[in-house]
Amino acid sequence: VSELPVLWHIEISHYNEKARWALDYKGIPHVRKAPFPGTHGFYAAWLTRGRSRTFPLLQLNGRTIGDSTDIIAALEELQPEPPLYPEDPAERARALEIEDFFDVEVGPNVRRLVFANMLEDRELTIAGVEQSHPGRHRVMRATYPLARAAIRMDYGATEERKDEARRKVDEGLALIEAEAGPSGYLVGDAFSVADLAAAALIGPLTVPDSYPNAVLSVTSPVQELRDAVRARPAGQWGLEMYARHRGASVAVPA
Ligand SMILES: N[C@@H](CCC(=O)N[C@@H](CS)C(=O)NCC(=O)O)C(=O)O
Repeated sequence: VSELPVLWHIEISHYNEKARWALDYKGIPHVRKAPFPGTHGFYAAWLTRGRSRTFPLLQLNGRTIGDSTDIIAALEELQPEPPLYPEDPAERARALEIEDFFDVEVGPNVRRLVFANMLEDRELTIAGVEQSHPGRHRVMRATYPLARAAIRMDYGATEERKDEARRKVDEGLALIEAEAGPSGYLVGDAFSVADLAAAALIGPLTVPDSYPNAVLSVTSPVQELRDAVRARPAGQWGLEMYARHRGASVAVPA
């Protein structure tokens, strides 16, 4: 049991959800660790000797892998079944390209939009950002103004950037609507890393039941965002991918 992979994660984060989904999809038992919110950058720098400043991070067989895309690549190698990479080389290249597009163009803008709509509400933000350890909420309340400023700055989650973020998110939703085939999948006719990445990274906007941020759908600005995305075929597609392929977690209690 001591050799289980360890996923250092942020519960609410959609990039972290990408890594959790891949581990669960492949049925790889692992332990999850979620340090105090806001300290992730330091933990990441420490665990990777300065190579990475973000979560998720996966400790696997003596390696520490940063970046959700690299984590999925390592899991695919460790345990090819069930596959997340299409076998056909052209399809595989396209799936990785779509994963990259959602990582780079869509993910940061989803985060920007959600935080820009949520940060004014201290209690909601705290409840959303820290769900597993409510004992941390007291300190988070006391330091909230600082945390809010840091999130606004780090993620560009400001009123002024909302419109631009919305346009980038719409590009992602349009890609899904253009590329989903009759089977529902973005590449070929099977579930792949393209579907997983796209559905996970728009997860904070579609809010599937199993996404660990149901709290996001309770406040009105965030709820409006969710309803607008759910009203689109791409929103329904995201929920459908969760219903079909987001099985139960195989994480082992720490
Ligand atoms: N490209 C990275 C992005 C991950 C990322 O942006 N993680 C954010 C949370 S969503 C993070 O760890 N931020 C540091 C912090 O919050 O302290 C990946 O795919 O893993």
